[in-house]
Amino acid sequence: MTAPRRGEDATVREIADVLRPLPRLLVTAHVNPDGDAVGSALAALQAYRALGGEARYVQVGPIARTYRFLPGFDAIVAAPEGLDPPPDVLLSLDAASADRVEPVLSAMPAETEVLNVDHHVSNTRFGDRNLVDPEAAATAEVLHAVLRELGAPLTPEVATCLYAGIVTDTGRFGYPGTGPGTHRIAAELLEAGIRPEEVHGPLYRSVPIGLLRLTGALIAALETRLDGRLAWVELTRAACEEAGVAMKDAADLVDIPASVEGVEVAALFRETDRPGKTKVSLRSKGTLRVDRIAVRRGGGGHPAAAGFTADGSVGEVRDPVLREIEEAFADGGR
Ligand SMILES: [Mn+2]
Repeated sequence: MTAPRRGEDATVREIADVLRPLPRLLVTAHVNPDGDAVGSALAALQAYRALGGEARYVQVGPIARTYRFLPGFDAIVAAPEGLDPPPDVLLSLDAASADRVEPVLSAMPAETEVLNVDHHVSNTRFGDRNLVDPEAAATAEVLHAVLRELGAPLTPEVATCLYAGIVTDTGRFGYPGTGPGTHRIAAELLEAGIRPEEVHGPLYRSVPIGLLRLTGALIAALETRLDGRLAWVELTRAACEEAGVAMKDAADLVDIPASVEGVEVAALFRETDRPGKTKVSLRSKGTLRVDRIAVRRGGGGHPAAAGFTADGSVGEVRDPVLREIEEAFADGGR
């Protein structure tokens, strides 16, 4: 274990300059990766190899099956495999804090330079060089700038992975962070030869029947408070097993309470594979910043989408968290 790092902010050019001589690269993304994390990491891996560089992608934690269609997916190595020999440079993508990329980060010797490329406003600058753009709708946008500066070829494979990162983190170009720049990059990716249906289809139009039935059960059991401004659902391991759904494939079910008319804050409480731990996912459609609630409880995220893991069963965790959200409403969205 090496001492914690805390470096300076870097520009796109400075990050590209580190990568330009093609040092041996290890790419990683945050634990339990979403589409932006896996998409960005696979884009970085394949772009770097296309430049002639030697790169690996080591991922912490299980990856939702929905991302298996991404080009290059089979090249992903599951941590803690793939950490030896240590790389010259570690590129961390879409991770807001050091604990999100453990044990990969701690396995790096002091000589390995750590690049932290991300878009979370709560990013702790744990890299030796940090490129954090909270204005970007996805880490894939930030990475796109780095790849362009490097002159990396925008192959259809790289473009597809970047596009998947953008589509998922913007809620299909619908969340508030989606800007003109997001669409300009998307246009460039289309020009590079991607086929949108090959991304949207696997992501949104091939839901396993078990997951769809589980969704139905959650809709039936959805609860609300505050005259319907706060809604939540709960997910147990038993329900997942009965439906034949892996817990890692159920994270997006927070979209169910979030999709309800009049709801401003939505929560998903779900059991994890570790007994006595509950994962809480939060979404905000209004002005209440759910990242503040998540950060106070050791998690992180964005103003409109955040999460954390809490000690206790779903039943033990739920009421204190709902109360905290109600108090935040009472305080005008603190
Ligand atoms: Mn992201």
